[in-house]
Amino acid sequence: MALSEFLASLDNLAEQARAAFASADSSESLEAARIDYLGAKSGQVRKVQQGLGKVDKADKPTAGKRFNEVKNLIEAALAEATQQIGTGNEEITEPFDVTLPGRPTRVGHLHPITQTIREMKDIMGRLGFTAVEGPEIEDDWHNFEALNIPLSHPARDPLDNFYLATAEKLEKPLLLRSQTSTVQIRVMENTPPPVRIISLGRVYRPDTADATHYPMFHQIEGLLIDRGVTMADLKSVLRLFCQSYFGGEDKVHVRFRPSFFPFTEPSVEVDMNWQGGWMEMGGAGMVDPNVLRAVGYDPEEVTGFAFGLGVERICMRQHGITDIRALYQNDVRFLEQF
Ligand code: FA5
Repeated sequence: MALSEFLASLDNLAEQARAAFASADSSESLEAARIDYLGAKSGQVRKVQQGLGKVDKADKPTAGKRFNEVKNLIEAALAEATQQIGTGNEEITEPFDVTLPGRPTRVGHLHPITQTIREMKDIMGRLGFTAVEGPEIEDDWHNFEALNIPLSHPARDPLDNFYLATAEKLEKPLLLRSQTSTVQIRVMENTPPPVRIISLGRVYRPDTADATHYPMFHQIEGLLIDRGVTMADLKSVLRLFCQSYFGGEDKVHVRFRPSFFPFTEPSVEVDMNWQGGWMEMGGAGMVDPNVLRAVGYDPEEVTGFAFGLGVERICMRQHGITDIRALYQNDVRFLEQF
Protein backbone atom coordinates (compact mmCIF):
# COMPACT_ATOMS: atom_id res chain seq x y z
CA MET A 1 0.00 0.00 0.00
CA ALA A 2 1.29 3.46 -0.87
CA LEU A 3 2.22 5.65 2.09
CA SER A 4 -0.02 8.48 0.93
CA GLU A 5 -3.01 6.14 0.84
CA PHE A 6 -2.32 4.93 4.41
CA LEU A 7 -1.84 8.45 5.75
CA ALA A 8 -5.11 9.56 4.13
CA SER A 9 -6.96 6.68 5.80
CA LEU A 10 -5.49 7.78 9.14
CA ASP A 11 -6.69 11.38 8.70
CA ASN A 12 -10.08 10.12 7.70
CA LEU A 13 -10.25 7.91 10.77
CA ALA A 14 -9.25 10.73 13.15
CA GLU A 15 -11.93 12.99 11.76
CA GLN A 16 -14.70 10.41 11.95
CA ALA A 17 -13.78 9.36 15.47
CA ARG A 18 -13.71 12.94 16.72
CA ALA A 19 -17.11 13.63 15.17
CA ALA A 20 -18.58 10.43 16.67
CA PHE A 21 -17.34 11.25 20.19
CA ALA A 22 -18.47 14.86 19.97
CA SER A 23 -21.99 13.94 18.87
CA ALA A 24 -22.52 11.37 21.65
CA ASP A 25 -25.09 12.79 24.08
CA SER A 26 -25.06 10.16 26.82
CA SER A 27 -22.48 7.97 28.46
CA GLU A 28 -24.13 4.97 26.74
CA SER A 29 -23.78 6.39 23.23
CA LEU A 30 -20.23 7.51 23.99
CA GLU A 31 -19.35 4.02 25.14
CA ALA A 32 -20.79 2.61 21.90
CA ALA A 33 -18.61 5.05 19.90
CA ARG A 34 -15.58 4.09 21.97
CA ILE A 35 -16.09 0.42 21.20
CA ASP A 36 -16.63 1.25 17.53
CA TYR A 37 -13.30 3.10 17.23
CA LEU A 38 -11.05 1.91 20.03
CA GLY A 39 -12.48 -1.59 20.63
CA ALA A 40 -9.51 -3.94 21.15
CA LYS A 41 -10.64 -6.68 18.73
CA SER A 42 -12.51 -5.09 15.88
CA GLY A 43 -12.42 -1.33 16.46
CA GLN A 44 -11.72 0.89 13.42
CA VAL A 45 -8.32 1.93 14.82
CA ARG A 46 -7.34 -1.71 15.11
CA LYS A 47 -8.41 -2.33 11.50
CA VAL A 48 -6.37 0.60 10.21
CA GLN A 49 -3.43 -0.66 12.24
CA GLN A 50 -3.65 -3.95 10.38
CA GLY A 51 -3.18 -1.96 7.14
CA LEU A 52 0.23 -0.90 8.47
CA GLY A 53 1.59 -4.32 7.55
CA LYS A 54 0.84 -3.72 3.88
CA VAL A 55 2.80 -0.42 3.69
CA ASP A 56 6.13 -0.60 1.85
CA LYS A 57 8.95 -1.51 4.16
CA ALA A 58 10.81 1.77 3.64
CA ASP A 59 7.75 3.82 4.58
CA LYS A 60 6.95 1.84 7.69
CA PRO A 61 8.66 4.12 10.27
CA THR A 62 6.84 7.20 8.96
CA ALA A 63 3.53 5.34 8.79
CA GLY A 64 3.97 3.87 12.30
CA LYS A 65 4.80 7.23 13.81
CA ARG A 66 1.76 8.87 12.25
CA PHE A 67 -0.44 5.96 13.35
CA ASN A 68 0.61 6.48 16.98
CA GLU A 69 -0.06 10.21 16.75
CA VAL A 70 -3.53 9.64 15.34
CA LYS A 71 -4.32 7.00 17.96
CA ASN A 72 -3.30 9.45 20.72
CA LEU A 73 -5.46 12.14 19.13
CA ILE A 74 -8.47 9.82 19.10
CA GLU A 75 -7.91 8.82 22.74
CA ALA A 76 -7.65 12.48 23.73
CA ALA A 77 -10.91 13.24 21.90
CA LEU A 78 -12.57 10.41 23.81
CA ALA A 79 -11.25 11.73 27.15
CA GLU A 80 -12.59 15.18 26.38
CA ALA A 81 -16.03 13.88 25.39
CA THR A 82 -16.13 11.72 28.53
CA GLN A 83 -15.43 14.71 30.70
CA GLN A 84 -18.17 16.73 29.06
CA ILE A 85 -20.84 14.09 29.51
CA GLY A 86 -19.76 13.12 33.00
CA THR A 87 -19.78 9.52 34.11
CA GLY A 88 -21.73 10.00 37.33
CA ASN A 89 -18.75 8.70 39.21
CA GLU A 90 -16.87 11.99 39.43
CA GLU A 91 -15.01 12.45 42.60
CA ILE A 92 -16.46 14.97 45.06
CA THR A 93 -14.23 17.99 44.81
CA GLU A 94 -16.50 20.46 46.69
CA PRO A 95 -15.64 20.79 50.38
CA PHE A 96 -18.25 19.10 52.55
CA ASP A 97 -19.46 20.75 55.78
CA VAL A 98 -20.27 17.97 58.23
CA THR A 99 -21.74 20.44 60.74
CA LEU A 100 -24.64 21.43 58.42
CA PRO A 101 -28.07 20.34 59.75
CA GLY A 102 -29.57 17.29 57.96
CA ARG A 103 -32.64 17.44 55.76
CA PRO A 104 -35.76 17.34 57.98
CA THR A 105 -37.66 14.04 57.86
CA ARG A 106 -41.37 14.40 57.12
CA VAL A 107 -43.22 12.73 59.98
CA GLY A 108 -46.73 11.42 59.31
CA HIS A 109 -49.54 11.68 61.81
CA LEU A 110 -52.94 10.25 62.55
CA HIS A 111 -55.94 10.96 60.32
CA PRO A 112 -58.32 13.49 61.95
CA ILE A 113 -61.01 10.81 62.26
CA THR A 114 -58.61 8.48 64.08
CA GLN A 115 -57.64 11.35 66.38
CA THR A 116 -61.34 12.08 67.05
CA ILE A 117 -62.04 8.42 67.80
CA ARG A 118 -59.16 8.28 70.29
CA GLU A 119 -60.32 11.45 72.05
CA MET A 120 -63.87 10.10 72.24
CA LYS A 121 -62.66 6.83 73.75
CA ASP A 122 -60.68 8.79 76.32
CA ILE A 123 -63.63 10.96 77.34
CA MET A 124 -66.10 8.10 77.54
CA GLY A 125 -63.50 6.01 79.36
CA ARG A 126 -63.35 8.65 82.06
CA LEU A 127 -67.16 8.43 82.31
CA GLY A 128 -66.80 4.68 82.97
CA PHE A 129 -67.62 3.29 79.49
CA THR A 130 -65.50 0.42 78.10
CA ALA A 131 -64.77 0.40 74.36
CA VAL A 132 -65.76 -2.77 72.48
CA GLU A 133 -65.73 -3.74 68.81
CA GLY A 134 -68.07 -5.57 66.50
CA PRO A 135 -67.90 -6.94 62.94
CA GLU A 136 -68.53 -4.72 59.91
CA ILE A 137 -70.25 -7.56 58.04
CA GLU A 138 -73.45 -8.25 59.91
CA ASP A 139 -76.42 -10.57 59.75
CA ASP A 140 -80.08 -9.76 59.69
CA TRP A 141 -80.54 -10.56 63.38
CA HIS A 142 -78.02 -8.07 64.73
CA ASN A 143 -78.61 -5.27 62.22
CA PHE A 144 -82.43 -5.48 62.24
CA GLU A 145 -84.36 -8.27 63.94
CA ALA A 146 -83.04 -7.95 67.49
CA LEU A 147 -83.22 -4.17 67.16
CA ASN A 148 -86.98 -4.45 66.79
CA ILE A 149 -86.87 -3.70 63.05
CA PRO A 150 -89.46 -6.09 61.57
CA LEU A 151 -89.27 -7.68 58.09
CA SER A 152 -91.62 -5.12 56.59
CA HIS A 153 -89.69 -2.11 57.93
CA PRO A 154 -88.39 0.35 55.29
CA ALA A 155 -84.98 0.49 57.05
CA ARG A 156 -84.32 -2.95 55.48
CA ASP A 157 -84.83 -1.64 51.96
CA PRO A 158 -82.04 -2.81 49.58
CA LEU A 159 -81.80 0.80 48.42
CA ASP A 160 -80.79 1.83 51.93
CA ASN A 161 -78.30 -0.95 52.65
CA PHE A 162 -75.27 -2.68 51.13
CA TYR A 163 -76.46 -6.29 51.05
CA LEU A 164 -73.83 -8.88 50.17
CA ALA A 165 -74.67 -11.23 47.32
CA THR A 166 -74.57 -14.60 49.07
CA ALA A 167 -76.29 -17.78 47.96
CA GLU A 168 -78.49 -17.69 51.04
CA LYS A 169 -79.35 -14.05 50.42
CA LEU A 170 -83.09 -14.38 50.84
CA GLU A 171 -82.95 -16.74 53.80
CA LYS A 172 -80.19 -15.07 55.80
CA PRO A 173 -79.03 -11.80 54.27
CA LEU A 174 -75.60 -10.50 55.17
CA LEU A 175 -74.86 -6.82 54.84
CA LEU A 176 -72.29 -4.16 55.65
CA ARG A 177 -73.65 -2.85 58.94
CA SER A 178 -75.64 0.36 58.52
CA GLN A 179 -75.30 1.38 62.18
CA THR A 180 -73.18 0.51 65.21
CA SER A 181 -76.34 -0.36 67.18
CA THR A 182 -75.54 -3.95 66.08
CA VAL A 183 -72.84 -4.00 68.75
CA GLN A 184 -75.41 -3.30 71.50
CA ILE A 185 -77.05 -6.62 70.67
CA ARG A 186 -73.76 -8.54 70.49
CA VAL A 187 -72.71 -7.23 73.89
CA MET A 188 -76.05 -7.78 75.66
CA GLU A 189 -76.32 -11.32 74.24
CA ASN A 190 -73.05 -12.20 75.94
CA THR A 191 -73.05 -10.06 79.09
CA PRO A 192 -75.47 -9.98 81.98
CA PRO A 193 -76.43 -6.47 83.15
CA PRO A 194 -75.13 -3.98 84.21
CA VAL A 195 -73.56 -2.92 80.89
CA ARG A 196 -71.69 0.30 80.18
CA ILE A 197 -69.99 0.25 76.78
CA ILE A 198 -69.16 2.34 73.77
CA SER A 199 -68.33 1.10 70.29
CA LEU A 200 -66.69 3.12 67.55
CA GLY A 201 -66.41 1.98 63.98
CA ARG A 202 -67.24 2.18 60.32
CA VAL A 203 -70.80 1.89 59.01
CA TYR A 204 -72.01 1.85 55.41
CA ARG A 205 -75.07 3.26 53.65
CA PRO A 206 -75.71 3.89 49.95
CA ASP A 207 -76.20 7.59 50.66
CA THR A 208 -75.26 10.09 47.98
CA ALA A 209 -72.18 11.99 49.11
CA ASP A 210 -72.76 15.65 49.95
CA ALA A 211 -71.32 18.11 52.46
CA THR A 212 -72.58 16.11 55.47
CA HIS A 213 -73.12 12.59 54.05
CA TYR A 214 -70.71 9.92 52.87
CA PRO A 215 -71.43 6.27 51.97
CA MET A 216 -68.92 5.10 54.59
CA PHE A 217 -68.74 6.93 57.88
CA HIS A 218 -68.12 6.27 61.57
CA GLN A 219 -70.45 6.14 64.52
CA ILE A 220 -69.89 6.13 68.25
CA GLU A 221 -72.46 3.96 69.93
CA GLY A 222 -73.07 4.13 73.67
CA LEU A 223 -75.09 1.74 75.80
CA LEU A 224 -75.80 1.81 79.52
CA ILE A 225 -78.04 -0.80 81.13
CA ASP A 226 -78.65 -0.97 84.85
CA ARG A 227 -81.41 -0.70 87.42
CA GLY A 228 -83.27 2.60 87.40
CA VAL A 229 -81.54 4.26 84.40
CA THR A 230 -83.58 7.20 83.10
CA MET A 231 -83.73 9.67 80.25
CA ALA A 232 -82.10 12.24 82.57
CA ASP A 233 -78.98 10.03 82.71
CA LEU A 234 -78.90 9.89 78.92
CA LYS A 235 -79.11 13.66 78.59
CA SER A 236 -76.45 14.21 81.26
CA VAL A 237 -73.99 11.79 79.67
CA LEU A 238 -74.47 13.26 76.19
CA ARG A 239 -74.08 16.81 77.43
CA LEU A 240 -70.98 15.92 79.44
CA PHE A 241 -69.52 14.11 76.46
CA CYS A 242 -70.09 17.07 74.12
CA GLN A 243 -68.79 19.61 76.60
CA SER A 244 -65.64 17.57 77.27
CA TYR A 245 -64.98 17.03 73.58
CA PHE A 246 -65.57 20.61 72.51
CA GLY A 247 -63.81 22.09 75.52
CA GLY A 248 -66.44 23.59 77.81
CA GLU A 249 -70.08 24.43 78.46
CA ASP A 250 -69.91 27.63 76.45
CA LYS A 251 -68.31 25.91 73.42
CA VAL A 252 -71.31 23.88 72.27
CA HIS A 253 -75.08 23.91 72.49
CA VAL A 254 -76.85 20.59 72.36
CA ARG A 255 -80.52 20.23 71.53
CA PHE A 256 -82.77 17.18 71.89
CA ARG A 257 -85.74 16.67 69.53
CA PRO A 258 -88.40 13.99 69.93
CA SER A 259 -87.92 11.34 67.26
CA PHE A 260 -88.46 7.66 66.51
CA PHE A 261 -86.18 4.63 66.38
CA PRO A 262 -87.60 1.09 66.49
CA PHE A 263 -85.08 0.10 69.17
CA THR A 264 -85.61 2.99 71.62
CA GLU A 265 -88.69 4.40 73.31
CA PRO A 266 -88.85 7.30 73.85
CA SER A 267 -86.37 8.40 71.18
CA VAL A 268 -84.64 11.70 70.49
CA GLU A 269 -82.49 13.20 67.84
CA VAL A 270 -79.50 15.15 69.11
CA ASP A 271 -78.37 18.33 67.36
CA MET A 272 -75.39 20.62 67.97
CA ASN A 273 -75.15 24.25 66.99
CA TRP A 274 -73.10 24.78 63.85
CA GLN A 275 -72.59 27.82 61.64
CA GLY A 276 -75.55 29.79 62.98
CA GLY A 277 -77.92 26.80 62.75
CA TRP A 278 -78.11 23.19 63.92
CA MET A 279 -76.44 20.03 62.64
CA GLU A 280 -77.81 16.60 63.48
CA MET A 281 -75.25 14.73 65.52
CA GLY A 282 -77.05 11.46 66.23
CA GLY A 283 -79.95 9.53 67.64
CA ALA A 284 -80.61 8.27 71.15
CA GLY A 285 -83.26 7.00 73.50
CA MET A 286 -84.28 4.54 76.18
CA VAL A 287 -83.70 0.95 75.04
CA ASP A 288 -87.02 -0.51 73.93
CA PRO A 289 -88.29 -3.36 76.17
CA ASN A 290 -88.58 -5.54 73.04
CA VAL A 291 -84.83 -5.24 72.51
CA LEU A 292 -84.12 -6.09 76.14
CA ARG A 293 -86.33 -9.17 75.81
CA ALA A 294 -84.66 -10.20 72.50
CA VAL A 295 -81.31 -10.50 74.30
CA GLY A 296 -82.75 -12.24 77.35
CA TYR A 297 -82.90 -9.30 79.76
CA ASP A 298 -85.93 -8.62 81.93
CA PRO A 299 -87.33 -5.12 81.20
CA GLU A 300 -89.00 -5.16 84.62
CA GLU A 301 -85.59 -5.50 86.26
CA VAL A 302 -83.33 -3.24 84.18
CA THR A 303 -83.63 -0.22 81.93
CA GLY A 304 -81.06 1.55 79.84
CA PHE A 305 -80.21 4.17 77.30
CA ALA A 306 -78.41 4.02 73.98
CA PHE A 307 -77.07 6.59 71.58
CA GLY A 308 -75.40 6.59 68.18
CA LEU A 309 -73.55 9.70 66.99
CA GLY A 310 -71.83 10.52 63.69
CA VAL A 311 -68.08 10.82 64.32
CA GLU A 312 -67.35 12.77 61.12
CA ARG A 313 -69.87 15.50 61.94
CA ILE A 314 -68.44 15.99 65.43
CA CYS A 315 -64.90 16.11 64.00
CA MET A 316 -66.05 18.58 61.32
CA ARG A 317 -67.53 20.95 63.86
CA GLN A 318 -64.43 20.78 66.04
CA HIS A 319 -62.06 21.65 63.19
CA GLY A 320 -64.33 23.89 61.12
CA ILE A 321 -64.42 21.43 58.20
CA THR A 322 -67.39 22.32 56.02
CA ASP A 323 -67.41 19.31 53.68
CA ILE A 324 -67.20 15.69 54.89
CA ARG A 325 -65.72 14.63 51.52
CA ALA A 326 -62.50 16.48 52.32
CA LEU A 327 -61.84 13.85 55.02
CA TYR A 328 -61.68 11.03 52.45
CA GLN A 329 -59.97 12.62 49.46
CA ASN A 330 -56.57 11.87 51.00
CA ASP A 331 -55.13 15.20 49.99
CA VAL A 332 -52.08 15.47 52.24
CA ARG A 333 -52.18 19.28 52.08
CA PHE A 334 -55.60 19.11 53.77
CA LEU A 335 -54.83 16.26 56.18
CA GLU A 336 -51.56 17.64 57.49
CA GLN A 337 -53.39 20.60 59.03
CA PHE A 338 -54.75 18.45 61.85
C1 FA5 B 1 -78.77 5.72 63.76
O1 FA5 B 1 -77.91 5.22 63.01
C2 FA5 B 1 -79.15 5.05 65.05
N1 FA5 B 1 -78.55 3.75 65.11
C3 FA5 B 1 -78.70 5.93 66.22
C4 FA5 B 1 -79.23 5.46 67.53
C5 FA5 B 1 -78.43 4.65 68.33
C6 FA5 B 1 -80.50 5.82 67.95
C7 FA5 B 1 -78.92 4.21 69.56
C8 FA5 B 1 -81.02 5.39 69.17
C9 FA5 B 1 -80.19 4.58 69.97
P1 FA5 B 1 -79.15 7.79 62.25
O2 FA5 B 1 -79.48 7.03 61.01
O3 FA5 B 1 -79.88 9.06 62.47
O4 FA5 B 1 -79.31 6.93 63.54
O5 FA5 B 1 -77.59 8.12 62.22
C10 FA5 B 1 -76.94 8.66 63.33
C11 FA5 B 1 -75.95 9.74 62.93
O6 FA5 B 1 -75.02 9.24 61.98
C12 FA5 B 1 -76.56 10.93 62.19
O7 FA5 B 1 -77.15 11.83 63.10
C13 FA5 B 1 -75.36 11.53 61.54
O8 FA5 B 1 -74.60 12.26 62.46
C14 FA5 B 1 -74.60 10.29 61.16
N2 FA5 B 1 -74.85 9.94 59.75
C15 FA5 B 1 -75.92 9.30 59.23
N3 FA5 B 1 -75.76 9.10 57.90
C16 FA5 B 1 -74.56 9.62 57.58
C17 FA5 B 1 -73.80 9.73 56.38
N4 FA5 B 1 -74.22 9.20 55.23
N5 FA5 B 1 -72.59 10.33 56.42
C18 FA5 B 1 -72.12 10.83 57.59
N6 FA5 B 1 -72.76 10.75 58.76
C19 FA5 B 1 -73.97 10.16 58.76
